[in-house]
Amino acid sequence: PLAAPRTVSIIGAPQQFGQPRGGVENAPKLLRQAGLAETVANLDWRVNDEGDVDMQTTQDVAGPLRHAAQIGHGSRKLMEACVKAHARGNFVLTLGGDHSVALGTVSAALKARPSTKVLWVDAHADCNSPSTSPSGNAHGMPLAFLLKLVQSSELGTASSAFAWLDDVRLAPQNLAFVGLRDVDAEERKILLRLRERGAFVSTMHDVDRRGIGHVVDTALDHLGDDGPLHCSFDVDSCDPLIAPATGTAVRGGLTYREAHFLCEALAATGRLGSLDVVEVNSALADPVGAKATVDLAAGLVASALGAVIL
Ligand code: 6HN
Ligand code: MN
Ligand code: MN
Ligand code: MN
Repeated sequence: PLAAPRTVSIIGAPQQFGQPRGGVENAPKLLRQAGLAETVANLDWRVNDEGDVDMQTTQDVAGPLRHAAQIGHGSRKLMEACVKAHARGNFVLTLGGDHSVALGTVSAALKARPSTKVLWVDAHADCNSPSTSPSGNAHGMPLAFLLKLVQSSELGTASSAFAWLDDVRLAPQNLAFVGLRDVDAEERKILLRLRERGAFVSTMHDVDRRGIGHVVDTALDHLGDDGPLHCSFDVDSCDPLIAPATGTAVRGGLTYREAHFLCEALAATGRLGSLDVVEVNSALADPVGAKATVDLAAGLVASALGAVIL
C-alpha cells in the first residue's frame, strides 16, 4: 500500500520591515491567487493553508537595524507558527515577505530538527550584521543572526526582541550558497571566513564555469547525505529578465531552467523539509513582469515539491 500523502503547511509571512520598498507584503496573497495550493495538491500533497502570520507587532525603536523590534517580534511569531507545522510532521512552505523572514523559518527548522542543513539561493549573501550593513535593512542580515555573528551590543535596546534566538545556531558547515553576485565589501570578508569555517560558498562565476548541475550537486554533497534540508529561495537569485518584480534586482542571475533545475534536484534528494520563497514585490515591475515573477515563484515551488518533466 502507498504511504499516506504528506501535508504541506503553507504559511504566509507578509513581512516588509526588513527593507524599504512597499509591496513585498502582498506576495503571499498573490501567490495564493496564482493557484499555488491547487498546484501543490495536484502533486499529491495534502495542503494545509495556515493563513498569514501577523508581522505587525510592536512599536519601533531607533538603532542601526531598522525596525529592529518589529523584525525581532514578528520573526518570533513566524518561528512559532513554523515550529507547530514541523511538529505535525508537515513540509513547511513559507511565502515571504522580505528575506528577514528566514530568521523565523530557519530558526524553526533548527529548533524542530537540529541537524537541518540550509541551502541559501540568492544574489546576495544576507550575512551583514547591524554594524557591517551599509543599509541597516534586516533582509540583508538573517544569516548573521543565525550564524551567531551579531553581538547583542549591536542591537542596543532592541536586543531583547531577539532573545528567543539565543539557543539557535547554524553551523557554517551546514550552509551552502548558490547564486551569489552582489556582495558588500565587509560581507566579502565574512564570506571568506565562513568558507574557511566550512560553508559552501559559490557564485554565479561558478555556475558559468562549471554549470548549474555541477554547482548544485557539489552544494548538496557538501550538505551530507542525510538529515533534513531547508532551502531559502530569494527570487532575486533569478535573472531580472525572468524575475523583474523584486526589491534588489541584480543582473546576471539564474536562468529559468537553472532555477528550476536547482529546485528539481532538491526535490530529488527526498530530504527537503522546508522552503521559503521570498522577495517577490509585484509593485516593482509592470503588470506583465509582476505576473511573470509570481508565476515563476509558484512554478519553482512546484518543482521543489516534486513536479517532474517526465
Ligand atoms: N536580500 N547587501 C545589501 C544590504 O543592504 O545588506 C542588500 C541585501 C539584499 C537582501 O535581497 O534579501
Ligand atoms: Mn520602513
Ligand atoms: Mn536574500
Ligand atoms: Mn537577494
